[in-house]
Amino acid sequence: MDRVPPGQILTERFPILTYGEEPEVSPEEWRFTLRGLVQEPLTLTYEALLALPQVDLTRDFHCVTRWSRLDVAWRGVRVRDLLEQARPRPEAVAARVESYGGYTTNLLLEDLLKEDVLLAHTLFGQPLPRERGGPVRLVVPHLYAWKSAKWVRTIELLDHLELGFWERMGYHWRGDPWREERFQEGPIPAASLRFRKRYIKT
Ligand SMILES: Nc1nc2c(c(=O)[nH]1)N[C@H]1C(S)=C(S)[C@@H](COP(=O)(O)O)O[C@H]1N2
Ligand SMILES: [Mo]
Repeated sequence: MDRVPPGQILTERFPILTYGEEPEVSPEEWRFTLRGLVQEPLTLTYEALLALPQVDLTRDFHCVTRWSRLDVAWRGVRVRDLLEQARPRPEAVAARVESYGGYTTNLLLEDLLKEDVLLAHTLFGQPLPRERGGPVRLVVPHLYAWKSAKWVRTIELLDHLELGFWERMGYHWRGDPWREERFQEGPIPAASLRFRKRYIKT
């Protein structure tokens, strides 16, 4: 099967893409919070993250600016495991992800529940470098890389879609590289529960 989504070009390099300042967050001060429409909000330290079941995952990485890098090796914790612990409320359909430094992006809860969505702390066997989002970043390999928030700090579950930084600038509300969901064309799905019935297979 072709591994390169339409309109993408392979690169052996692995460019670093950061909008604005690179936050400096030490593992000691890093905290991650899962909150919003969950029954048990949770906050993790770096140490607590490392004590959870770990997953090694090698996945391709597709940036909407048209480069794709194959076989990126991550290690981290499944976001799905954290969601199971936090127990999303039935109204939860989407998430607002926020990073140290203020970067935001939006995801569907269904997308966060995919098995290969990680809070990653290790890249190619080394602690995730600061410029890559260290100490911890989100990795969402099945969507364009702007969803893979570096220096991740918060995931907040919502009953509606709240657009993130690039999505408000015109990037697609979902961002599936195989469907070339680069930019938003036409209206964004209604920010309501009807949205779920129309856009999410159940
Ligand atoms: N906090 C934060 N996360 C971010 C970004 C950013 O600017 N800030 N850029 C996104 C974009 S557009 C891409 S392509 C990937 C790049 O990840 P990399 O720098 O490790 O290649 O990070 C994503 N996550
Ligand atoms: Mo990107």
